[in-house]
Amino acid sequence: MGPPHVQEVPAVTTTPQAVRRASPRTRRPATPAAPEPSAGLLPQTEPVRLLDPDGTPLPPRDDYPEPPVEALREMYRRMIVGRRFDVQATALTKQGRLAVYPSARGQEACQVGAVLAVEDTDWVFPTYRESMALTARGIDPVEVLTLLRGDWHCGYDPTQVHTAPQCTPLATQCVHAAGLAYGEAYQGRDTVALAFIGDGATSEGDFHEGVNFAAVFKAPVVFFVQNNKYAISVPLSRQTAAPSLAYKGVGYGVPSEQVDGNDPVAVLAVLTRAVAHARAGHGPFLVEAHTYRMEAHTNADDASRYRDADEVEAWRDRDPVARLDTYLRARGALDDAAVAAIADEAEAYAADLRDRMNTQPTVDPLSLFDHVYAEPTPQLVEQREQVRAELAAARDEEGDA
Ligand SMILES: Cc1ncc(C[n+]2csc(CCOP(=O)(O)OP(=O)(O)O)c2C)c(N)n1
Ligand SMILES: [Mg+2]
Repeated sequence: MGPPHVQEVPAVTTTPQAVRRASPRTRRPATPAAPEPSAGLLPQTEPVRLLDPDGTPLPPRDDYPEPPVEALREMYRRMIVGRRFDVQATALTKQGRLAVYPSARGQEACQVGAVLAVEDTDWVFPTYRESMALTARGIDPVEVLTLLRGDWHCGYDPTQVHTAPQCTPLATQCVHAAGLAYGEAYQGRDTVALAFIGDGATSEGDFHEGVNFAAVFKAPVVFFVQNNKYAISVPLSRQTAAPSLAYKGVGYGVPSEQVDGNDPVAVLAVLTRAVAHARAGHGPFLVEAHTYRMEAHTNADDASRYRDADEVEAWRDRDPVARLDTYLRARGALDDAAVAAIADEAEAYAADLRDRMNTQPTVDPLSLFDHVYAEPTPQLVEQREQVRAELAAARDEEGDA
């Protein structure tokens, strides 16, 4: 009894990691056919929700079966560690160890659910907001924070971890994701690309180009819009007149869905199905998650200047971590001892991060010039020489002193 626009998508009942690669190796981007008139693309008018805000389960749905409890228990663990990481990263900005940190507090269900829905061999295209998602994907937190520390590179090797550098130019990752997904399918692989994007960035041209390209060429991309209600100080109402951001997929022929982004069970269910849709060769899928940025845009922003404390408090009642905690306890999958063990794990994770971030990194300023072009331009050669001479002179001065 699924909604009309997703009837062709098979329901997925296995764990996210066990989602089978359904398509044959020979799959190629198909010539786009006109959408079935019956397929329908409109998102459901209400966001998909499987838990009440207090964690009570809602009646089961045929279109979005509940993920297995073990997957949700693992999601909870990663959300707790992720939240502790987020607090630690914010503290590191105050200690001068990080230049800036965009917090994802309040968005834990989205950050963790998204990376649990994909395989290690899939590709993730994150924005600056996704440090928590990347640590939940298993990337070393020190590497994740390298860019925010002020280094010129992203810390991890994107090709090793199938994760692009965190993107600061808004929406450009959508085009990268569409291109990579097309290329992978063209070579007969069934890789899915997961592109994170914020609500504000869906007003950027690159978002529209990426979604359109993916739709026309049936590139297996899941566009995951975290609608956290603000683009720095600009509220959603000043950003779009669309009934919901999920409607932006419809104009390009992309099936789209809204989900309660603070309902961890629904987020995992909807994204798991979106990934299965893309992997099975049906083309892209767009998910809009309704969530809320609990902290300021970054540590350099004062959110009290543009939003009321009451609004923030109202969202505190929909906390995704508390919601999953209540649900898992009711299912008998979590107790005080397990919660304490996970809290200890999170503390140890934060302590290790703190220790390693407090050691002074060794950087070579000349390496700045190494990877700009395969063959450096004459200007770069000149500038490199200038920096080298300045550094040598500074060393000599220190030696004399
Ligand atoms: C092309 C471009 N224009 C402007 C900016 C400046 N900028 C950085 S973050 C941001 C707000 C983005 O909001 P949203 O897409 O909702 O993501 P969020 O920060 O809420 O996760 C803006 C305008 C930028 N980084 N890139
Ligand atoms: Mg936003």
